[in-house]
Amino acid sequence: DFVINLLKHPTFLDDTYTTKFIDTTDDLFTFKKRRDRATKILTYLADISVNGHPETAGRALPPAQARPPLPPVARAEPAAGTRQMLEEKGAQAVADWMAAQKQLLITDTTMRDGHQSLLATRMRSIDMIRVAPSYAANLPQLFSVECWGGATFDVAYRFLQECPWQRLRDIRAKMPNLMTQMLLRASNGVGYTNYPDNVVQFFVGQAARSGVDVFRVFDSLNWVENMRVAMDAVIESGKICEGTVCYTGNMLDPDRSKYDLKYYVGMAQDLKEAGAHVLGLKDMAGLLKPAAATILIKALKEEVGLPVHFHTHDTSGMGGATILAAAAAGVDAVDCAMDALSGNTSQPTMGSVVEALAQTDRDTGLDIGAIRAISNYWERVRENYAAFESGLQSPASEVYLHEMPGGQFTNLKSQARSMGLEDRWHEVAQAYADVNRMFGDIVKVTPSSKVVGDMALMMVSQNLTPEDVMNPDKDMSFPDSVVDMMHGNLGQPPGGWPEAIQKKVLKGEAPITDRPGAHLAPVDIEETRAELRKQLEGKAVDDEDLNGYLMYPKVFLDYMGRHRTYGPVRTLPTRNFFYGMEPGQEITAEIDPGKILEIRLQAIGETDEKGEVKVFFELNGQPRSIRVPNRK
Ligand code: BTN
Ligand code: 3PY
Ligand code: ZN
Repeated sequence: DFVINLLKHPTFLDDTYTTKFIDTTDDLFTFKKRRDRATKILTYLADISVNGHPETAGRALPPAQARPPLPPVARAEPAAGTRQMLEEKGAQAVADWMAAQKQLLITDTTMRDGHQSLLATRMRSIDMIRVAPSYAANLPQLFSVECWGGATFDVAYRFLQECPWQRLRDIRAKMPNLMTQMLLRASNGVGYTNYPDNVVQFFVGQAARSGVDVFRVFDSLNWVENMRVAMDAVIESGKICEGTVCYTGNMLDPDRSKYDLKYYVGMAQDLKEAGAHVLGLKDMAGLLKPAAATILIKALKEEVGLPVHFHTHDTSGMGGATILAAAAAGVDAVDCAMDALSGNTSQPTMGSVVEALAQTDRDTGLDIGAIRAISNYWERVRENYAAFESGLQSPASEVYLHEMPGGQFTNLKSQARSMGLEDRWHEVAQAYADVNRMFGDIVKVTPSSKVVGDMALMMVSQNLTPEDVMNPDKDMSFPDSVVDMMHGNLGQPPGGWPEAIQKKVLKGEAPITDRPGAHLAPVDIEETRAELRKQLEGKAVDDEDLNGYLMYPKVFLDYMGRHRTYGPVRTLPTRNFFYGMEPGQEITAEIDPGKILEIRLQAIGETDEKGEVKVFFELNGQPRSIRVPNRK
């Protein structure tokens, strides 16, 4: 053990040890029994089978008749797709091709926004990777598959105990002909706050190397100044930069003139000048109505001259109508989710859009049979995530009042529930609208939407009216996120922050008005790598792990700690990951390509005097028992 510790010690490996090394390095004498990965996975299964998973406790169960999802057969070798065009001809060529196409191009969002908006972002990689070959073979005409970024990055580490980078590499490998797409919050990376410029650059470079082809870059206040670092990094990587305008308000309402046609066209022109290959139009709350879409898309196409990629949510039930209006007005690409994960706060329904445009001049060319088969797979997958369903029963026009993004809506609702405000939900919706008005009518999308949500919850829970909040003589403490935003740390909204509320929130502190990144010192990447290595007991740190740590230091370290105990649990079927196993049940887990564990749970023993339970397994035919604490 000593020799192993010595040979693996970073100082020894680095060749930086001195003659005093052995005498002064205590950890050489710490002999921890390293358990193999199969034992770790059995420990996880034993623990979940005995104690349940903390995330699904008290939540709805999958239906009794749920059967394992089977991906549709990949019908042929994947035909060449957009990915080949990008590899062979480059980003500008793909953009030119987009603009020249007659058919409406479609992005599938199921693996990112679809489950982010319907299932609290909890979909596991295994469910995506298993169907990726069917996408590649049966839907080679897709423009792209959005499968990364947004909230999926931290949720993977935090709640799913899996590495988001590995998800990306695996999907990329199984879908060699389709472009992958990610959502990037510009200087906020995939987090909730501005990061130093070199952290953003390092992250984008890594995402490109690990497999992202299309970067949808947006800023949560629509501040183009704050998008340049991220956009430049994407352009530099050779991948597609989709510079994005977030749509808010109501373009046709003369009383909401802050965000009018001129505003959107102007921002789009700025994004073109900043180097965007494609113009994203991101309607994160689903507020763009069909008549406004007709005017907006026409103007963007005529006056900006970039291909336009439209994203919406179906929260109002009107999303499909807006997509058809956009298609008629000449939009180049739109986002849809596969039927079984579409509708409500998610994207409009892909199969229905494809059917609506069939035999028209915008016919998508997608195979409706292939869509149905893949959707049937997702329908089965969704059953295993019953614990994360929001219970939302129908679309609602209330979205035009509160303007909450689809990805936030159910999240805020469950936050309200946990604060005991469930039956005051419509007050929260009204407060959200009030806060937006008090903050000067801003774009609400991660992270600015979270700030508005924090403030709205505070108002409802403390019974504060907008008059109370605006009253300069009524002292109150604001949520940290509100102070931070009013300080300028997320950047500047069009026209700046309203002075009165800003003054009250900041209590005399001076705000910044330039780019937050200009105030953040660059991180010493190599020094951080060395520090992290120490924290990980000398384990070498690659660029993916380092990027995970730079975005989310604590979340990443917690993930690594659990990984040491439980091993590659991402390989478990979803049902067993969340609910463990029943005595007599047999499952498989492929922990390396071709290395398959056959696991049978034989029996769960009695709890002993130490409060521990012995769980009896058969692992590849050999009996194994694991002791876990009974925490119930
Ligand atoms: C989390 O929710 O913190 C991430 C999921 C992993 C937690 C593991 S599951 C087995 C064990 N039991 C717990 O209550 N926590 C750990
Ligand atoms: C995100 O940033 O995660 C979003 O989905 C914004 O719409
Ligand atoms: Zn969205």
